[in-house]
Amino acid sequence: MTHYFTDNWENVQNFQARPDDILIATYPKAGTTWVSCILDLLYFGQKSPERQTSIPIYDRVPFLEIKIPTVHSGTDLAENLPTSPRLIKTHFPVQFVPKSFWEQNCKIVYVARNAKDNVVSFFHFDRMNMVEPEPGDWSSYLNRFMEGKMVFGSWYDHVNGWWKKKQTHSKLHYMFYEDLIEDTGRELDKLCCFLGLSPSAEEKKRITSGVQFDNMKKNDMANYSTLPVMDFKISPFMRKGKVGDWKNHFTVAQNEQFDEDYKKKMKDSTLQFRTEI
Ligand code: PPS
Repeated sequence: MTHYFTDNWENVQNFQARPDDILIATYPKAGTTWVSCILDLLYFGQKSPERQTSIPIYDRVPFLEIKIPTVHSGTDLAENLPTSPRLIKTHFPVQFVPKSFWEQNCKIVYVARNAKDNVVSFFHFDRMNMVEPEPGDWSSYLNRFMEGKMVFGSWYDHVNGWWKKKQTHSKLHYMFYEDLIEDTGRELDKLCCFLGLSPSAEEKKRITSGVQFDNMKKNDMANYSTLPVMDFKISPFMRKGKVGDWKNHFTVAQNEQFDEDYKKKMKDSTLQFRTEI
């Protein structure tokens, strides 16, 4: 962890969730913003459409554990959300989630992305985001990822910890970035089923179109261009939005080493990821 995510620890851990809060949990760069926009449109797209054009996604869906000087903390933003439900984002591994979310039996949507594309996306994010540690060169970054020495810890522990939680917590919907890429409409249907929502076919079409990569990339309220800590000249937040970009980064040797290490780390897991579709 870095101090931006621990400075507000007590307030975060004592955060009072409400029964209808919805927590969006992910390892960084797994599709948080995409699913946040989908949920925001599902709940508020018709009721208050002006939200989509006037409030950046990071204010509509506060990042619970963040505390950056001169900006409202995630807990302040979440506590002051006027909406019902409140949509709240976290990158915490499952064991750090404030206990009130479990006590209130809140719905949780977890999104996971295959490790190879996830690490590539994280690398470019660390290059352009001033509150992230300097990533260094790609090769050493990849080694650090394998060792789990990342902000928010090990990807392997994160996806497996949440997967294990899903076996006992029925209000946890576990999604995959690759499935969303393959068929956004199908995943939207599954999400609606989990949330108990039944939007019209027309509304669903509006949502899937609104959250297409190209539309989100040009939408200033979704693409993070309004947040000064990011330097889009280095790399945009909405970078590629693809499955398989890892092939443009991994050398053959890095890929072999990664696969071997992956097999060991994931040998007890039933989780299956797709690195291409
Ligand atoms: S963060 O900072 O952790 O909240 O980032 P997160 O939103 O989880 O992940 C950012 C990556 O998701 C891609 N993205 C999308 N892909 C496809 N379609 C849509 N609509 C979409 N929205 C965001 C974004 O481009 C980042 O992935 P990369 O591979 O870097 O492009």
